[in-house]
Formats: sequence, C-alpha cells, structure tokens
Amino acid sequence: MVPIAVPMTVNAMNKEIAANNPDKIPAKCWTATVLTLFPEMFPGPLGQSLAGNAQKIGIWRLETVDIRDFARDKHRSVDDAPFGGGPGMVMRADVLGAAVDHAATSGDRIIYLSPRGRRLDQALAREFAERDSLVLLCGRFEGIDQRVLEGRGIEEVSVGDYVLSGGETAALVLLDAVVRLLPGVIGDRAALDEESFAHGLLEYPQYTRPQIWEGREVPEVLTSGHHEKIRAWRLRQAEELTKARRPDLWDRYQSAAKSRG
Ligand code: 9D3
Repeated sequence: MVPIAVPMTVNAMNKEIAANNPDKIPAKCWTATVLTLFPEMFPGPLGQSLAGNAQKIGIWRLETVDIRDFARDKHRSVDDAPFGGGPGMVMRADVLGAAVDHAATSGDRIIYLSPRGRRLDQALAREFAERDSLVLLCGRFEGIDQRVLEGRGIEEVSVGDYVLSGGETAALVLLDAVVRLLPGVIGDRAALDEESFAHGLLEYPQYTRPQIWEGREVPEVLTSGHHEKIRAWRLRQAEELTKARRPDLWDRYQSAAKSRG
C-alpha cells in the first residue's frame, strides 16, 4: 500500500489503489447525483474509509448539483412562502423542476429525502445498489412544492422517526448503506457475514485482547478453541439480545425460522 510519508497526488494515489485492486474494478461505475443547496456537505464522511476507497477505485462516484444554479431571478431565490399561509418557506417547483431535469435521465429512480417518506431499510438499500445510478433530492425549509414530486415521479424516503434540519445528512446515510453493498467494496468474508446464520438478529458481543481488562474477563468459551461451542454461544447471545431489545426483529426471525422448518 501507499506509505503515509511519501507525498503523492490524489490522482497517483487513486491509480495506485486501483492498480492494487485489479479484481475490484467494475465495468460500470455506480453513480449518485445529489441535488442540494449545500454541495459542500458532500462527499463529507463518504470521502473516507470504505466508501472513500471505493470511490477512488471507480466502484462509485458522486456528483452534486447546486439547486441554486437553477434559480431564475437576480436574487437567485429558491424558496417562497407557502400558498394558504403558515410558517416557513417552500422550495419552488420551477427551480427544482429545472434542477431535476438537468440531473435525471429517463428511467432514473429519483428519491426525495423526506421525513414523511418510506422508511429506509436494508431491503431498499439493496434495491438501490442493484441499479446503475440514483438521483437524490435534498430538501431544506418546510419542504418542496408537491407538484414537483408528482410531475417527475419522485419517491420519498425517510431515514427514521426523528427530525433533521435537512435532507443532506439523510442522503449521506442512504449512500453509506448503499455503497457498502456494491460489488468489490467489502471483502468476501464480510459479505458472507450478512447472509450468515445470524441473519435478522442483532450482533453477538465481541472481545479482543487484553484477556482481562479492569478485572473483566473474556467469556471462557471464546478462548476454549471449541468452534461448535463458540458458534452456539454466539447464536444464543444474539438471540437473547434481540429478544430483549428488538421484539419486532425477534418476531420476524421466529416466523422466518418456522417457515423454514
Ligand atoms: C413542521 C413539520 N416538520 C416535519 C416533521 C417539517 C420538517 C422538518 C424537518 C421538514 C423538513 C425537515 C428536514 N428533514 C429532512 O429533510 C429529512 C428527514 C428527517 O427530518 N428525518 C428523517 N428522515 C429524513 S429524510 C429528510
């Protein structure tokens, strides 16, 4: 790998990362196009670590579109007061329509990150990862004009039941969940993990050295070398944790186990 002390251009570094990962370079590059009033918020954390390296070797790329570039007036306004009255401002249909038409081509799934959307889950992340591209629209203020959603066939997706200050952080969460599923981003072992025996359960507790820390010992079974006992212990831990913390997941897991027989 690249020694830290050696000065190197980003481009040279990318080439080196690519050269060291010839088996991971896909024919096509999964593309996210993010429409936002805050393009500086991207790639943010997705420029680091797993997602950052995957972008460097061409597995995916991120394009941002500054919605303000599609404002028409001299003040470059993107929002206006809601018809019918009420607090706050609404993003204008004409500005957003022009931005979406610039960014999306026919057949693209266009996602508006919205607190009233369908909740993001692993199955939806997998759907997005199976496509070639995704267009993400980030809202600010009270939201966007409803006619844009209808007129452009835009889907709404939420990342959970809590209030954010805009769609950008939600888009980063969605992209993180999707990018790690793209072929070549995670090694085979980790990929297999997701389909493992513990599917649908919370994870069992992990331990590493030192074997005793502040008087706390690692569970004996984990240092026993009995692989079958370790497997059974971990499954039991995962099941008990899931039962206690996530009865919703536990019910699903049990129904799935029953229908498997
Ligand atoms: C006054 C009513 N508010 C709805 C709860 C208005 C409002 C709050 C927050 C409108 C937009 C926002 C900004 N949030 C997002 O853009 C957002 C979001 C979120 O807040 N929670 C979970 N998922 C998402 S996706 C986009």
